[in-house]
Amino acid sequence: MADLADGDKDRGESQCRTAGVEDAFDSNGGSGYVGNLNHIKIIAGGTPTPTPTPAPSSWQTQDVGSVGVTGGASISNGTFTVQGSGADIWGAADAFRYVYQPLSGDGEIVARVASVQNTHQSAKAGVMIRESLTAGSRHATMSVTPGAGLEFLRRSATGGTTGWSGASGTAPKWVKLTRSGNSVSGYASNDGTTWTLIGSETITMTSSVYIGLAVTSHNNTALNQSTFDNVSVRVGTSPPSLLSSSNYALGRAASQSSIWNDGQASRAVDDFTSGTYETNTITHTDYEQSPWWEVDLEESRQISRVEIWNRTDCCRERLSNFYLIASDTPFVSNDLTTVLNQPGVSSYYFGGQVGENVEIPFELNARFFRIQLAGTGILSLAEVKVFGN
Ligand SMILES: [Ca+2]
Repeated sequence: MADLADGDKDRGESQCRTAGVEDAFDSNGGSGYVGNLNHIKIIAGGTPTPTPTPAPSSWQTQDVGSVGVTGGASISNGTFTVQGSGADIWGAADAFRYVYQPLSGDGEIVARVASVQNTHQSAKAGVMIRESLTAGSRHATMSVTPGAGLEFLRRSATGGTTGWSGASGTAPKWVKLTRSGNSVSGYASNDGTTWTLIGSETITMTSSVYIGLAVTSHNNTALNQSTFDNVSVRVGTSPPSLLSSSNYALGRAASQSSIWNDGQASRAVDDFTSGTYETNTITHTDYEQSPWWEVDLEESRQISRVEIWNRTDCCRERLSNFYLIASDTPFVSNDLTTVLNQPGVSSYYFGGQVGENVEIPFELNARFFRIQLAGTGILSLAEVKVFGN
C-alpha cells in the first residue's frame, strides 16, 4: 500500500511513502501516476518494469475545510482507502478529506463505494466535482451514508447553502457524477451498469475544477475510514448511453498503422458494432505487412476479456490470424516480432477467422491493447471492447 500524492506540500510526508514507489509521486503537480501503481507488481507475461509511463492524470489528496483530525488516503490493488474527519459536507462550508485530480470542462467520475464507516449515520463517502479546495466552494457530490441513504448534494453559489436530493441505499453502492456544460448530475447503481438519476443541478463553475473522492466523518473528533474501488474518471463528453458502460476502451485514444478511406482508428471505440462499412463506424488500414490497431486505456486496468467485432458487409476473412497484444507500457514498434518480444507484453494468437464477433478471455492487468495481423493484409475492426470482471 502506498500513500497518495499529498496536495499539501508543506506537511513533508514523503518519508512515509513505500520504498520503491516514491518516484511515482510528484507532489509538485508534475508527473505523478498513482492510478498506475498496480502496474508495478502486476504485469503478465514479462519482466516487471519499475518505470512505467506516466498516466495523463495523477491523484492528489488533502483535507478541505476545518477538519478536527488530519485525514489521509492510500491505494492498493485498485482500492482507495480514504480517512476523513470534518463536521459534514453541508450548509455553507464543508470539512472532509478529498482525493482529486484536475478536470477541465466536461467529465465524469464513477466509483463503487465499497464501505462507509459508521462514525455517524450521516457520514459520507462519495464522488465530488468541486470548483476550488476552499470550504465554501461550489460543488456537487454524490455520496453514500451509513444510515441516511444516498445523497446528491450541491452548492450552487460560493459560500451558499447546500441543496439535497436523496434516495434509500447503503454501501456497497456505485455512484457517478457527470458534468456537461453547467449541468451536473448524480447517479447511483447496484451494479455499475444500470444507473438511477438521484438529482441534477445547474452549477456555474469555472471550466477548471477538481474531480474525485470525498469522505467526511460527520464527527470532527474522529476519522472516518471508507473504501472505494472501480474508480474511473472520464474527460470529455460522451452521449449518456455510453457513460454507464464498463467497456474500458470506449472513447479512449486509438491509433493504427495506416488509414484508408476515412477508416480512422477511433471508429473501433465508438460503441457502434455495425458491420456495414457505410455506417462510418469501421476502421480500415492500407494493404500492408502486419497492419495494427491499438487503444490506450489511459491507466492500467484489470482485464478479463476482449470482444472484437468484425466487418460483415464483405471481407470477413481479413480479420483472421491475428494477435491480441497487451502491455502496461506503449508498444515500441510497428514490427510484430519486436512487439511480441517487448518486455512486459502479453499476447493471444487467434488462428482462423472471426465471424460477426469473438470474445477472447484475456485475464491480466494492462493499459495498452493492440490487434495486429500476423501476415500481410488489411485490418478492419467494427468495434473492440475491453472489459474487467
Ligand atoms: Ca465501431
